[in-house]
Amino acid sequence: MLFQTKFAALLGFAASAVFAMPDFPGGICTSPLIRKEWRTLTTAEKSSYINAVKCLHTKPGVLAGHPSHDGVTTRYEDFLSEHKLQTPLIHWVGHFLAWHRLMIVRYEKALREECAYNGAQPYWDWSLDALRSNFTESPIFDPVTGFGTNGRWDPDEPHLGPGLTGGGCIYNGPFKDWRIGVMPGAATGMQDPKGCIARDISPIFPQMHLRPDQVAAVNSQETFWDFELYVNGRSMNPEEFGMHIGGHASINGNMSNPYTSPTDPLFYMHHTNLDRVWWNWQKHDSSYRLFETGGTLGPRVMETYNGPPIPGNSTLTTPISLGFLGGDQYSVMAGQVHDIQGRNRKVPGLHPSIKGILCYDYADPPTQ
Ligand SMILES: [Cu+2]
Repeated sequence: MLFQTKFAALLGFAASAVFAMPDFPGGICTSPLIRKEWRTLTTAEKSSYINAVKCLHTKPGVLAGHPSHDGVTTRYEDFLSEHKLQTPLIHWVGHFLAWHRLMIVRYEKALREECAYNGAQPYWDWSLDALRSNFTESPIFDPVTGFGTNGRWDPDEPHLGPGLTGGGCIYNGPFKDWRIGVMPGAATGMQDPKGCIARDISPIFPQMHLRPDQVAAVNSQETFWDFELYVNGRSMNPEEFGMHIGGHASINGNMSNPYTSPTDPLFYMHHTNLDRVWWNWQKHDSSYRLFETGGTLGPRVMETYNGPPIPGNSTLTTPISLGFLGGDQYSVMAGQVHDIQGRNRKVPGLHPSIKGILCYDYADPPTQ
């Protein structure tokens, strides 16, 4: 019951806030932030992004001391904890991509406004690395200009799949000394992680789920439902992970925990790429795909959650929110984040005064 009560509370919060939301300034996005692939950033741009992420982990968290946000000390952990809190409501649902789009936009804003970052949130196009003979040679794992590599070998970890050599705390890169206080906790039924960023990089899952031919195939999915199944996977069977879980399982460690995966800053690089994959699909034929949605209101795969089923479908008017992390401005309807350039389009089912709230675009990845 707690599960449903929590859901109703979130719905109530979002529904009351959405009509009070001020219009998107000007209603038109005139100069979108351009999100770029990690390896196309200059060394200076990479370091300014990493420094901003590190900065977030030095600022005090606004959710610190809040009864629903155990373990939060820093601003970085605010985002992690909100994701943990909402996990049973925002995964394996039709608004999964919409909710994560909203989260990334808020994170990008925090980097820029609170940590003096003047770029856009970058993305990691893992399809450029999926077929490498050694996946860990991707520039994303560079210990100096990237996010660091694997965790130390930990024989006590349940290594997911063959060929895994880590499982412990990362030992190089800019985040190797990070301590994280937000744990999954007993209510999630999942093991508490180590309080650091742990990884157990997989050589198999990138080849299984993140290949360029799979990215190409995504755009040929005609309906949102087929697209969603392709990206988000059909089940927790490793053969059926899809790109979303496949990306998480390629890194493992914290990234394999559905509640606390934003412990690892790579979470944002992976999810921004998923957001780009969605945008590419949406704009392929924007006349009908832009406001296509579907899927369930509650998780369609329940292996990782213990709540009762939530009936109904996800729609453009499904409320999504970042709770206390986002406030009124980020308590919106899913349809409001379908257009990443926040254009004042008529969103089916939404009141005409309700507009989009986003203003960014994607630069293409480099060609191989
Ligand atoms: Cu998530």
